[in-house]
Amino acid sequence: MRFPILTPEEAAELFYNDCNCGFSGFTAPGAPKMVTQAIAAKAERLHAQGEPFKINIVTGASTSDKCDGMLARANAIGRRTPYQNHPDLRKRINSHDAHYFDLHLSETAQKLRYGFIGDIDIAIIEVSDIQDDGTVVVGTGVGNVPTIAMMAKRIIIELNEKLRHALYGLHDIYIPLDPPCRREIPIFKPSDRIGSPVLKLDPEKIVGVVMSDSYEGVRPFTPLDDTTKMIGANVCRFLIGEMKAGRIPSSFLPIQSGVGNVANAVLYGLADAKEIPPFQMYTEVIQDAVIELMKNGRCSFGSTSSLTVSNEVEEEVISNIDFFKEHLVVRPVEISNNPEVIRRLGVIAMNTALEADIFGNINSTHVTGTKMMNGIGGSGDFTRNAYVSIFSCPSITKEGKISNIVPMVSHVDHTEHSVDILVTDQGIADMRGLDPVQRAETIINNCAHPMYRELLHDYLRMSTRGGQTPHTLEASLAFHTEFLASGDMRNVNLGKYL
Ligand code: 0RQ
Repeated sequence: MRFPILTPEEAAELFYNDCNCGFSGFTAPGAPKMVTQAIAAKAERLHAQGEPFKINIVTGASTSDKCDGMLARANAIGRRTPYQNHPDLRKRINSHDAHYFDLHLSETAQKLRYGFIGDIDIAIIEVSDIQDDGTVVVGTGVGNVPTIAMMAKRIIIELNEKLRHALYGLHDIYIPLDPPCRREIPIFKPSDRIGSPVLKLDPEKIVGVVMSDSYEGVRPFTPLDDTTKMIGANVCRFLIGEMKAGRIPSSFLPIQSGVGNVANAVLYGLADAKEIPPFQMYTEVIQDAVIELMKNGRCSFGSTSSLTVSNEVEEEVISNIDFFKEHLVVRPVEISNNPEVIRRLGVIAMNTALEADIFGNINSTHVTGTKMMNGIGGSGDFTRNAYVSIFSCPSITKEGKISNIVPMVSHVDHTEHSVDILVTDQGIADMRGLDPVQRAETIINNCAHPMYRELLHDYLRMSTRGGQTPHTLEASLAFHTEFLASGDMRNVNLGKYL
């Protein structure tokens, strides 16, 4: 190989305080695995000597413990965007040790190219193969790697032996033109390929290659419970009803499914819904459930930015890679989540809410309005542009101390205008064509847990001072303030606001 082999420690020496870094990958797959561990160790060493050391990081989405986790524990992250989901980074973000700004995932690459997020001083890019002219086959998560590679002044390669010689032909690497010269993204079905199976890096920028040898270490999901199974069944009931009513074509439409336990349960629900024909996915993450659906013919094709699968499933995919190359394409996130393509294909968007309000606004990111959970991810890219947009969540959380249906969301990520359907374990609220009061009644009756229905009806009744969207502003966040005060929303006393 033309490029020098570096130890992770040698590569870490290239990182300096306040440098702007771009990392490959999307969720754990494709994210750096080796150099970031050495950067974390370097940060700890420098901090012990009283020296400042933090790096600024742009990724595709969340990463893994070897990346965000270790760097956060070492307090080595200065600025971070876009999505994250690591508990240790979450703590740093909520205490402002790390400055996090949340972005729609499809917009990160173009915002980098527009110069809105600064330069990329150095990139770490995981690859499965590399040639001396700088041509690489990237890993199982692409994210923003084409733009990061293009902008980076220097590049460190992590060559993953576990994936060596396996992935050529899986990817479709494409960078759109930017305004004022932007053209259409010519994807007309999820399986269309418009770019290249390889990424061409400038060999002059490649400082060296660090070897790695491990699968992605995606955290396994919580096993399905009665609540998540009910949510999955309700989403499928809705989709079957739409097909029978002729509002979804009988050949079906491509599906997007978000991250998390609820999204995973919905996908397992689709496996059993035999009324739904084999379907395609146009989505940003393919999880274990989809690989299962592909093997049994329920999912005929998947377009994604990442194979976010557990190690066992990843091993299976790599051993049967020829089958999966016919059924999968892994794209940059600005294409997998591209609003133009999502609207053209008529994608059915299914995402998860932390809480929804009775008027259909959605909070996906902030616990009790202030503490960042993960980020908006790609949920906004899909929700706003979908053929039909579905949000789901449990009706209650923490044994009923929290109602996930509240009078007013404590933070808003998706407004009522972008949300068609709300689903909980209790049922389905179809908000299409309803005014705010009609929506509120439907959501309370169909989606709220019985233990909260009366309280929510009381709130709606006491808010009859007129106006299109009736609220009692002083009481609109009373459920949340009650939870913060007593630890249980059920103790809320709406009477004091009358
Ligand atoms: O807390 O972990 O302490 O038990 O939140 O809740 O029910 O396990 O839900 O794993 O499906 O995640 C919205 C975070 C849901 C995720 C969110 C507590 C609850 C639990 C997790 P514990 P569940 P999930 C594109 C799609 C935004 C990005 C997105 C997400 C924990 O789906 O990040 O959609 N979405 N991307 O107890 C306080 C509430 C709560 C609450 C739940 N109302 N108040 N705590 N919890 N509701 C994909 C990509 O972009 C990669």
